[in-house]
Amino acid sequence: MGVTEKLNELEAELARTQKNKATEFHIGILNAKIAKLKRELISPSKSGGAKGGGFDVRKTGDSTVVFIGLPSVGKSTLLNKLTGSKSEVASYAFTTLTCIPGMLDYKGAKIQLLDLPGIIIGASEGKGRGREVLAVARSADLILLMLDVFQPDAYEAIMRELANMGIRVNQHRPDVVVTKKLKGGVNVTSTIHMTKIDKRMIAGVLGEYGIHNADVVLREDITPEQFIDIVVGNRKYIDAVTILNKIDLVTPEYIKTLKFEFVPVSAEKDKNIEDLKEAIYQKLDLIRIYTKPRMGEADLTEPLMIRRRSTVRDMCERLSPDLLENFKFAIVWGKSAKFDGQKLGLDHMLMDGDIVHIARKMSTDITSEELDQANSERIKKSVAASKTNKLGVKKKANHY
Ligand SMILES: Nc1nc2c(ncn2[C@@H]2O[C@H](COP(=O)(O)OP(=O)(O)OP(=O)(O)O)[C@@H](O)[C@H]2O)c(=O)[nH]1
Ligand SMILES: [Mg+2]
Repeated sequence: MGVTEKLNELEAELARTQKNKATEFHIGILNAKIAKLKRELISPSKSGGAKGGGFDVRKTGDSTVVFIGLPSVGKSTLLNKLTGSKSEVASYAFTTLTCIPGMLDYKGAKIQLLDLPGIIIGASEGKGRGREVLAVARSADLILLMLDVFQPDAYEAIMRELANMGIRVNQHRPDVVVTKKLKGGVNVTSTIHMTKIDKRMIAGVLGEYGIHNADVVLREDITPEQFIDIVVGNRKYIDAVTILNKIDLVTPEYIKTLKFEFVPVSAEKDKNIEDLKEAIYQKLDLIRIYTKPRMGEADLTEPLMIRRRSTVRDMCERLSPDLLENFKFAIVWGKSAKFDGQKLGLDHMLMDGDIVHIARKMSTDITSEELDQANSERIKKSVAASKTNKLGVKKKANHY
């Protein structure tokens, strides 16, 4: 039996099973089995499948945002409106056949927008170029889930396709850690009272993945589905903005009858486009980081804009892959540091307005001895300047 047949069988069994206290465990295990098979579909172990023939897109800018929607909802029209690109627009379905990039400059941020072919139901199973389209979505910072004003129900269908590809929309990664061991069975510790999952379910789900010895630490009251997501491990947690396009064709009364959250626009008639730009910018939640060379002043005019909760590692990845390879340590001045000029590692989380110097291995970069000197008046001056720089980045008092 192939993966798809097995999957269909399990899904049919799940649909047949009544949901109640007595069947909870059985349902949890069925979901774990289904998730395991779907993982094989997302990244098949054998050749073929999702790899090969993908779109050749190079990520540029401060963040990457993708358009996902059924054909003809107006994705290309909107890309052109937001970025001045020239992606082909036509009234027939599947006008766009590949990935077309554009750049939106907004409030100092360079936001890369990627127009993609429309997806149809069954996209995650490979219908149309669905798998390739959804693979681009998996690598995005934000998804623009675009709907036609006359097909608002497509929302659910698209969410299902995204979920099938391991994309969790507008959810955060649950605060759960599973550490495999060699013996000792499954040991569960939780810092809060668990109401939706118990030890038996946790051990059962782990067992489906061949894990019989592990320490599990839960810091959140999660559902069995969220636990499965952690064990499967290839989930992408991506935010989305839902856009309802072609509002020029309906009355405001009609729009009020729709009971979910969206940004109403008309790409063609230029309605509400500025509000949409702001919604995208807000959802991306960008912070400004200033880089500082070894001896010189921090560059306070051109900040690096990265997403909130980014680490020094994310920053290095953005600047150049070579930085990560040769990374020695970071020196951080600003809100995220315990004291100005703190020496920190790749996993340190940065905050808005931080000034960062990245020291590399085998280079003439800053040394620990030079750190004291670097912490002198010159740095203090640039920190002071950052409090009142043109971009209005406010800086709290130093934590000495
Ligand atoms: N009335 C109206 N028509 C629109 C609007 N936006 C797009 N259209 C029309 O909708 C049709 C499809 O637009 P496209 O931008 O090609 O749609 P798409 O989502 O890129 O389509 P595919 O590339 O095929 O997936 C075109 O005829 C557009 O002129 C709008 O805001 N109002
Ligand atoms: Mg198009």
